[in-house]
This record gives sequence, structure tokens and C-alpha cells, in this order.
Amino acid sequence: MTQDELKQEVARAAIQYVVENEIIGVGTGSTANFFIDELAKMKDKIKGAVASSEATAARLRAHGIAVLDLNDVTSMPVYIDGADEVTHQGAMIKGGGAALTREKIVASVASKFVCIADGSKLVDLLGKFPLPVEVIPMAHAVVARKLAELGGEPRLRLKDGQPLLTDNGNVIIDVHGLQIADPLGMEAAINNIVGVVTVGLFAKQGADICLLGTPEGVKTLS
Ligand code: ABF
Repeated sequence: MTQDELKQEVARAAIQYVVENEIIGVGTGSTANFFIDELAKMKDKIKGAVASSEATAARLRAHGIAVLDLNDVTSMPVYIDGADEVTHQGAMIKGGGAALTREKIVASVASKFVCIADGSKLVDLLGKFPLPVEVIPMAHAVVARKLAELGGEPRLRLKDGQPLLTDNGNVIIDVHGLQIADPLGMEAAINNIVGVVTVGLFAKQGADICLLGTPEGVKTLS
């Protein structure tokens, strides 16, 4: 099976966690896109969705799914999203899609985080995937110096030769070369760096359930 087929498989499996007549939080990335396409088949059975990026909002609207403002939502039973890396304990690196801030915000409102990923994302130690950190543009140099002190190699994410800007108008530093043995401690340390908006470590609030697409079928870690 191709990686896309594995992502489609796990996206289909995630539908079982959608609660009818409720609002659902929806993530960002190619796996999340496959999930949105599956969610569209039951769009009349949900109240609407809260999107974790403009790209996800556009895809939801294209399917005729109501996109709700998080400020009008006080709770939601489930948030479904991909990851760049995930451990057996549910800690994740996210942000490869530059949506980490809104992903973390929407996930914080949901009662349950269901991670959907192809099996290649499961790791014993986080950090081979460069850790995304969303940063206020005027602070990226000083934040990069602080991140280097933590043992990483910080690189400003570029797009077409210019700093990539997130939906929130910030920039992203990807930290290469980390071996994150203490995801909770690293998340707290980077959160405390002045100028950091969000770090793409989801350890304090990780995945409650992780669905992994594998050639042998969907495996569930919980
Ligand atoms: C999103 O899912 C991002 O946080 C993460 O980078 C992405 C994974 O992308 P894909 O599903 O395309 O592998 O939540």
C-alpha cells in the first residue's frame, strides 16, 4: 500500500470517533484532508466543524460543511488531526504543515484528541523530524539563539526564498538535530522562551487515541 493509501485507510477509520449532532475539531495536513473528504459523507449528521487552518477551513467549506468560529464554541467531543511524529505514549511533533498554533488551540478545547497517521510516524524518540516553533517575526533571531542553547540547530522556514508566514502572520523556526527524551520538559522550556508563540510538541496534551495506518490494517494505540 502507498503512504497515501495508508492515510486514506486511517482517515476512514477515524470516522467512528465522530459524534453525531456535535461539533468536530479538524486538523491540517494530507491525512486530515483525507479525513475531511470522508467526513463530507456524513456532513448532515454533524453540527459543523472548527478548522485548525485556513486551508482546512477552505476544504471543509468546499464540501458544504459549516465552519464555526472557535469563539462561538465552548466545547467539542473530539479533535481529529495528523502528526509528523508520535510516540507510543501519544506525545507528538506537529507543525510540518505550519498550522501548529491553531491546531494546539482547537485541540485544547476538545475532550478527546484522535491522532491519525500512517505507521511511518510512530517513533520511540521524538526529534528526527525537525521541531517546528512558531515565533513572532521580530524575535526570530533571539529565539533561534535560545533554541541553539537547548542543543538544536534552528533554521528559519522559508518559502520561495522568503520567511514562510503562518495563518497568524508569524514565522516558523524548525529545530534540527534534537533527541527529545523528555517531551514534557522540552515543551515547557521552549514555551518559556520570550517570543515563542507555540512549540510543535504536543506532550502536555498529547493524543488520547492514535490510529496508525499499516499494511496489516489500522492499529489503535490508546
Ligand atoms: C498536521 O498534520 C501537522 O501538525 C502535521 O505536520 C501534519 C502531518 O501532515 P501529513 O498528515 O500530511 O503527514 O496536523
